[in-house]
Amino acid sequence: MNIEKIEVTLTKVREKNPLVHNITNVVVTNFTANGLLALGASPVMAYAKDEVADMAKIAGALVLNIGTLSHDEIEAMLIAGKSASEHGVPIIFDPVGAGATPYRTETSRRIVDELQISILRGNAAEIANVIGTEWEIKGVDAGEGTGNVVELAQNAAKKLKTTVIITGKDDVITDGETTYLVHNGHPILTKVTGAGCLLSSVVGAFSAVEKDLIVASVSAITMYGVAAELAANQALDQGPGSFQVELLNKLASVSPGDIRQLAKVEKI
Ligand code: ATP
Ligand code: TZP
Ligand code: MG
Ligand code: MG
Repeated sequence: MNIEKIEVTLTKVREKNPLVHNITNVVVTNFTANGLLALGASPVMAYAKDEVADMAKIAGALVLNIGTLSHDEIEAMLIAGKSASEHGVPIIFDPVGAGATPYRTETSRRIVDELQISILRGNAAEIANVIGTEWEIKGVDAGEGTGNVVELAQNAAKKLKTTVIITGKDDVITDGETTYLVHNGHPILTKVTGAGCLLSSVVGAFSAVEKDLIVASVSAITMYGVAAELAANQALDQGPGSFQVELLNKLASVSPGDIRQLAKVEKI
């Protein structure tokens, strides 16, 4: 996959303005909607069991995020997910906190068992817990050890028959056969809550316009990392609050030229 593909996919998102149906957590709802709008997508948050099937079927992508899960919300996710699959709408799943409590772990496994997830996106510990692999969590080191993270992502992709994205300092994207590493991003992203959740929804926007889920995923991850680097250049000195706002600005303004200049994508 060449860098031009990423530029083309970003342009398609902005031209097509895809509707992204999010069932996400209460922490990141506003940031996610603003991030998708900045990018050029069209966000909607819809949670009621009475309407999620109808919303999912008209969306370009469905994003499920269990950050602040509850019984009713999970039921709604399952209804929305089944409708999405029936209508060929890709489903992105962010298993926030899988492994932190048995409820989160069991729910994540239920979602991947009962739905046809197109793209699973999380940190290394979350992905390990979804597939029931031992993963030592050492605080901030959870995502380190690139060799192992690659293996973990590939194993998860094969086991779940889905595209898997593991993010951290370096990001791994794989369908179990083809694997890419993306080295963009900035550590200050870890100081903004929802930076990962918004990224999952951005992946949703890209998957709405590009059927090849590896191309969609690599494009979304690279574009987001480049936008974060540009935002950090401008706002790092002022701190995470200014960076968060600047990230929205850069999601709107990041250009194909910026991507050509800054993308650090490696096929392994
Ligand atoms: P976590 O709860 O582990 O922080 P998350 O869901 O917030 O997970 P991240 O792994 O933080 O997701 O990924 C969000 C974005 O931040 C991605 O674009 C990723 O590349 C970037 N990122 C995370 N950590 C770093 C880092 N140390 N250096 C550069 N970029 C990073
Ligand atoms: N608590 C429950 S969900 C959430 C918090 C703080 C947001 C997590 O966002 P991210 O993108 O995984 O950092
Ligand atoms: Mg993070
Ligand atoms: Mg997260």
